[in-house]
Amino acid sequence: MEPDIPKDHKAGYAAIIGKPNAGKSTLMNAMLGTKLSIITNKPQTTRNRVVGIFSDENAQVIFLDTPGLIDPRYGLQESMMRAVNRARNDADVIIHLIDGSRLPDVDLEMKYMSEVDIPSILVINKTDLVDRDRIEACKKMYTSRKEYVEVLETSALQGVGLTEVMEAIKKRIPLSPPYYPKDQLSEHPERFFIAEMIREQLFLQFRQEIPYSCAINIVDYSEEEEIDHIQAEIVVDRKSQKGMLIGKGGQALKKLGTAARQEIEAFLDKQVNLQLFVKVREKWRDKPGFLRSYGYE
Ligand SMILES: Nc1nc2c(ncn2[C@@H]2O[C@H](COP(=O)(O)OP(=O)(O)OP(=O)(O)O)[C@@H](O)[C@H]2O)c(=O)[nH]1
Ligand SMILES: [Mg+2]
Repeated sequence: MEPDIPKDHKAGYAAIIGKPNAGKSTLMNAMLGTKLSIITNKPQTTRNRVVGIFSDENAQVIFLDTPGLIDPRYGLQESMMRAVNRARNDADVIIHLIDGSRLPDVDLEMKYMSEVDIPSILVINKTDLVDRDRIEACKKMYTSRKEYVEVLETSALQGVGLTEVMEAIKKRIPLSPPYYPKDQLSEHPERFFIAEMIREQLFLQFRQEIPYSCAINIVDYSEEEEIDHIQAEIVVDRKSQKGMLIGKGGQALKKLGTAARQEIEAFLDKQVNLQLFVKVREKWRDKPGFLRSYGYE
């Protein structure tokens, strides 16, 4: 053990699980104080288990952001649910995150959560949008269906209630030296985050099925001292989507590329030359080989 690690140091995994759009990625980013996981106002934004590492002097909490719980209807969604299961299997503690502002349809998530025997903390999020009665009713409904070790409230967006969540997690992770160096924030390669930033722009700039039909594949990445050159494919699963993505005179793709490049430059703190190509891979979302090669196990 490194000499500066205190004897009572704790370390463990906290999986954030809940329905699509509950604010899981927002919460993880808020806990880390960094934008790591992409966030949009559309459900099913997150597709992988995204690791975010929080460290202070006495503890290391490895957050696992996950895709929203759904009933999978195609291969990609099945892969997304496997990502949730992997996070659940690794977790020392689970944050079951609820969108307190939504009309409750709890069956799917309670079916999932009732089979989980890992200590679970119920967190009602988006408290900035609802009144006290609603929050209390929400708590009552969930706690009547499962035993939680703690019940908390947050507004992940406004940064309210985060200290309490952190304390509740720290109470339930084991004594252990850190798993990662204390200055490490994640374990995914840079390419993963770059692809995610492009995907985030797809969600922000396109409507309906387009964002759900796309994957991002970084095909080339070369570094110069002053600038990074990145080539990425936007993979669509139907021919007709290609034209929509490119737009009239290439305008839509250009707008997407500019916005994504700016995000990537801020992330890398470096100038970037981003080239985007659109590629059709019929029904990639149901083909195991494609899914794997685009990072969906
Ligand atoms: N008002 C309010 N909005 C929030 C809060 N937390 C998250 N949001 C918003 O809710 C939307 C979804 O947030 P995400 O963090 O992407 O939700 P998610 O649970 O990760 O969603 P998926 O990845 O699709 O499962 C975004 O528009 C967020 O800005 C909150 O505390 N209050
Ligand atoms: Mg998310």
